[in-house]
Amino acid sequence: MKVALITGITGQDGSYLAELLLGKGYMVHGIKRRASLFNTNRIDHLYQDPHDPNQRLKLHYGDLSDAMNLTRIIQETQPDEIYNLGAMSHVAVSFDTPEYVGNIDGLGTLRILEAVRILGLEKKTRIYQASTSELYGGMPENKNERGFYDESSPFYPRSPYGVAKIYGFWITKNYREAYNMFACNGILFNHESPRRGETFVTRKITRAVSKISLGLQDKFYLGNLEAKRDWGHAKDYVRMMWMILQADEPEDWVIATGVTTTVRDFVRLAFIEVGIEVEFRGEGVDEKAYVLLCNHKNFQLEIGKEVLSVDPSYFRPTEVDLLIGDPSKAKNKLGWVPEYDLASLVKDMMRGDVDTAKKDVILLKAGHEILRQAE
Ligand code: NDP
Ligand code: GDR
Repeated sequence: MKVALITGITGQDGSYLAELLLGKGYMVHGIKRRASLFNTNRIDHLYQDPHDPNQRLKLHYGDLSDAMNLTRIIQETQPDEIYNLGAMSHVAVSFDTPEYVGNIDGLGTLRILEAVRILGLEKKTRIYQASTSELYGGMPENKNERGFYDESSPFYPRSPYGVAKIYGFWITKNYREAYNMFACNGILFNHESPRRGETFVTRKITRAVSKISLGLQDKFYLGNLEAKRDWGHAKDYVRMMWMILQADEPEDWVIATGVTTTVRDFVRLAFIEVGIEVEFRGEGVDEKAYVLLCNHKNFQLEIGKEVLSVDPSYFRPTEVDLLIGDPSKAKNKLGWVPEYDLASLVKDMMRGDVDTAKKDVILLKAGHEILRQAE
């Protein structure tokens, strides 16, 4: 039985990857952080009783800041594959916690690589590093001649998160070259799902639109509506993580859809899913942009009501304006065929959040209070 160790197993990607690997018959070990509340919601459906002799999912307390802890877990589990997905992954928050992000997203990667080397597992253990399109920083002059970012495009990170991840990228490549380790970077563009963290822009939109459509919320606030992202589905992307470690040679790979869309259009698509056509007033990042409701099929909402405003506090000190990736190498060499496009991604996310909002409506009708969570 193959053994995998996933850091960040409680996150969006970790949860889908754990499902995928369990489905393939792996023994899956995951590192979770100690928290004052349960933080395993995304993987609770995979829970297996530790007393079950056939248990194939085992969680270990740990943290990417703790080299001894990581080394011990790797020694105990002797993994064939390590997926280093653990990170403080929010770009905007990285401006508030730059040192922490450097420690976890940058040095955390080194701790994994060095633990494998110290334990003499370089020949046994394959390592996947969760690199990111944030490395490119959206610099227009660095796109290839076809207008995409690919494996040869230069990097120019624009946030403490991007700068920390560039260390992770290069230290992974360096250990591959220096110690002949099977260590690979997946340079993944944005990928989303119903399990996406609630403060990333797509999920923030699908949650708010679902609630507005059911009369649970009046309006919501976003930052830069003009930013463009290459959005795929996390399920398709974790499949690639696995394929990258099954390749003949350790390499770095761009995973993207090749299509880019503005935040504004994502909002529009989300509203369409609940039968609402929206019209934007105002343009540019500094303008007060809002939407008007019209042709609303299902609900009695006021026509012309302002349901979205731009709040400049969500602007970032330095922004990545546009990302679009070229996944040709992964498609040609690894045979990657994504199942989702943007429309089916939005549909999947809206389905999940509308369901949750409907449950809230039932609770409200039964006299229960629905608390708003802090953003
Ligand atoms: P999430 O934010 O959903 O999950 C991050 C995971 O890392 C969580 O399990 C979190 O634990 C864990 N984590 C955070 N800090 C630490 C720490 N100090 N020690 C150990 N674990 C920690 O991210 P995603 O699943 O979306 O992304 C997975 C990886 O891929 C990340 O490295 C991210 O930077 C990268 N990436 C993501 C992309 C995307 O679009 N989703 C695109 C490109 C790269 P907890 O649950 O306790 O918070
Ligand atoms: P990103 O994702 O920074 O690309 O990083 P996020 O969804 O946070 O932002 C995407 C774009 O939307 C704009 N935006 C807002 N963003 C947030 N979070 N909240 C808002 O209210 C808002 N309004 C507009 C942002 O300015 C930005 O331009 C994600 C993370 O998963 C990283 O870990 C990963 O490496 C990259 O994707 C690829």
